[in-house]
Amino acid sequence: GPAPEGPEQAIAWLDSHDRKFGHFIHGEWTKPGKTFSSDNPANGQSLAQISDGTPSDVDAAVKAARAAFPLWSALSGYERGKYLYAIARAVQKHARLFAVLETLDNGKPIRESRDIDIPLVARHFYHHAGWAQHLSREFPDAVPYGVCGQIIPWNFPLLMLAWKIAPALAAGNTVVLKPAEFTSLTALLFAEICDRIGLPKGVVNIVTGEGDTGQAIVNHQDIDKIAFTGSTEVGKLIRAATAGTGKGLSLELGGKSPYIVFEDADIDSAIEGLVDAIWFNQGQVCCAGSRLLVQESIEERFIKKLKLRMNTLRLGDPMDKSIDIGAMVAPVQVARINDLMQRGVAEGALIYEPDGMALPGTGCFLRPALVTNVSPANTLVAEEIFGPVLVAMSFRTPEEAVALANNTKYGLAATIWSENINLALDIAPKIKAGVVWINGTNNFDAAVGFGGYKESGFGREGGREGMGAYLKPAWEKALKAAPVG
Ligand code: TXE
Repeated sequence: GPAPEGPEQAIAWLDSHDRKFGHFIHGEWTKPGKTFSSDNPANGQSLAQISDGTPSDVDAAVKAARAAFPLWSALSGYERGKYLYAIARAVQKHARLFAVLETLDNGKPIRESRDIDIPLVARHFYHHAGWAQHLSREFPDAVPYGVCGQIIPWNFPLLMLAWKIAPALAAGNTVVLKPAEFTSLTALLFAEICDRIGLPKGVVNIVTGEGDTGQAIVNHQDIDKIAFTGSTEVGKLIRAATAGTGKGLSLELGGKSPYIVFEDADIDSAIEGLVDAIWFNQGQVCCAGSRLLVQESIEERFIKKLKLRMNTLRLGDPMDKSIDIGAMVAPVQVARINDLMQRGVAEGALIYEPDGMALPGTGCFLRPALVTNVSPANTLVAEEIFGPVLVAMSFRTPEEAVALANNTKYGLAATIWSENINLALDIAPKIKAGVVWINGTNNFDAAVGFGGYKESGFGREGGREGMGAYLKPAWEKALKAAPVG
């Protein structure tokens, strides 16, 4: 029959595990150890108990990955590609279950998990299945790292898993991945699917847990490469911890991306783009267009229109298909954002929130907010908020727009709106950001490298650069086999 529209299937899956999960190591579930609760942020109810991985859990996972590496890396790219295609098809087959589970665990609108997150996950595995097949032609002198430790955040749980696991596996690596503590469930369902499609045991290992578990991965002696997406603060710790080791490293960290609107822009499109840029996923997006820079000549008109559009946004139960703004991931993030807002207001910021937008009685909800009357020094302009909060400033000349855009410690993304393509193309390369969108925003594709400059990290995910990040030159291996001197 047709797939149920409600959460029944996801609840049934959780119940089939007695709502308690161990780690997924060497193709088997471990017995749950000490656990913590993973809650639905829309209503505070516990969904499942998740095991808090210890250093010995991490060690068991690394051993499994190490044991699987020789066979996996020796498969032809064509054979590895077949597994990646099978994963992609399985994700599509269970798309509804994945989407509902993601929304229950994370709080994001079901419309987004159903139409964006999960389709992009499948796309990522299909794309990298292709890379596996063409690897020896495209990277003739390269070899995989070996065992990769991968640590991911909670804002796009399954998609970030796909960004990490798909290229790693295509290149012939094996992995130990830790999902974020707030959102482990889709990673655990993914593990089950790897087993179901017959992925060789130990190629993908999932260890759940909090920061300490992540640290145990970073510090493990037998991991060859660490890939991290998360806060700049933790990224710096990881960079320091790996500095004296031979480990490979890639970091995708925070952002404070400018959204530049010139006076000749198509205003209605620019406003719709802005809704996507800052209110998609409640603003919990590393490349969120969180700093509006609008040309002074149209500022008043633009802000007025923007406020009207904000008033039409619908906030509420993330499982409701008509909702634009769902729940924030966890109470700690709501508290963090409220604290930043208070600091910003104390420094002179003015906050606009849609008139009369009611918040549900329970759950982690925040109204969309527009912040004005700020200078670059204001906390709300300088710091990544990672919430539904847009700060607005104005500029007079294109030079001033570039200067303001680059006046940040971050450099992940930028958006430019103008009907003058010569102007847009002139400005784009002057902005120090890993990706610049013109007359569009938040466009992702598995074929295009994504990553940052400055405190937004280094390394690229997706496309050719992303594949390269999971390979090293063959001479390194030769050197290891026969050390010189
Ligand atoms: O991130 P953490 P948090 C930013 C965003 C957000 C803030 C705090 O501004 O408000 O960070 O979020 C694991 N060694 N971003 O505290 O802690 C952790 O378990 C190894 C932006 O949740 O960085 C999780 O799996 N790992 C970002 C992952 O790191 C450690 C997305 C990310 O969590 C660790 C997330 C340690 N010492 C937050 N401590 C983006 N750019 O997309 C924690 N972890």
